[in-house]
Amino acid sequence: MSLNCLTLTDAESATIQAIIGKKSSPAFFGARSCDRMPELDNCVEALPTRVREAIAEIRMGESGTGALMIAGFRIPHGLPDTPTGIYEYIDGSEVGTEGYLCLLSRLLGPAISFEDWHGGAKIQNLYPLPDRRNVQCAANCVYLEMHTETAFRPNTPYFLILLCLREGREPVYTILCDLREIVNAMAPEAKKVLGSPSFCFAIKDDHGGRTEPKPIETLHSGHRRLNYAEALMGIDEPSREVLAELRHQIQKKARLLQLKAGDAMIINNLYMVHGRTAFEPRFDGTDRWLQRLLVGSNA
Ligand SMILES: O=C(O)CCC(=O)C(=O)O
Ligand SMILES: [Fe+2]
Repeated sequence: MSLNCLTLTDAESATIQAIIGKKSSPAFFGARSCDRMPELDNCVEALPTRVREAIAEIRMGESGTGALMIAGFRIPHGLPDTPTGIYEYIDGSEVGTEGYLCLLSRLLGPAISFEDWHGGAKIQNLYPLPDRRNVQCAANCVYLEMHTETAFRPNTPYFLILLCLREGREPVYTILCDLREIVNAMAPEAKKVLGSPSFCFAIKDDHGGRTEPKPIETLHSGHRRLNYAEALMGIDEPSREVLAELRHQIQKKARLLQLKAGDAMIINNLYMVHGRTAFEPRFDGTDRWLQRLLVGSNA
């Protein structure tokens, strides 16, 4: 899998912190939007050259890096306890790291959001929630199934950035897998099936309903895109066989990576799928806490 890792020096982290620290006063920055930080456009030079080069490599399309880990950003002292209820996206509820995510996204494309997710916030706070424990969403604490972020939507993100604010008390692993390697190695007939509208989700009703079947491999604005979710089903025998093979290969090739406080992970959502291992939350303010930013297309 093509994964690139680099670690910021203390000096580099401090430089970035100084820039975003100045820019993240609630007066012009709310967690709902990072468009309200146009000043950051002129600050991307604050990012070390090697970070900018590594980000350029993840933007190279088919031949680009699958995921980029940038470790070593210093999370501000006095980070509040991890919330245990719904996050309040209001001016003043920022923790001071939002500007870093905005800064990184400036080199990738526009931040996007979904009205039905986190009230449309472009920086989303993710931590375990008691009533989401067993739901397949980022706030659960059971195994989070492998997925393309918001797969099969017209505006499925091109990239996502995860920033770990707090890693929690027990090791939790983000799981990554590059679908390019797997799909490229498949037989031509299997590839054809992947490009056909044969994959759907079961709808939880009493009538055995399902969503409209769609292809796993598509061409979207000139970009090859692979959509996947572990809950997908095939509509016929060939698609079920190909899906079983894909699932098997994902299990075989996936890699575990523990995000520590200050680690930012940029994932190419055109080709990579991700998930997370299960963990036992405490709901006492010490649980794992991530911030996420979704990046859309410039095209
Ligand atoms: O918790 C993680 O490491 C990944 C969560 C996730 O899938 C996401 O934030 O999109
Ligand atoms: Fe996700």
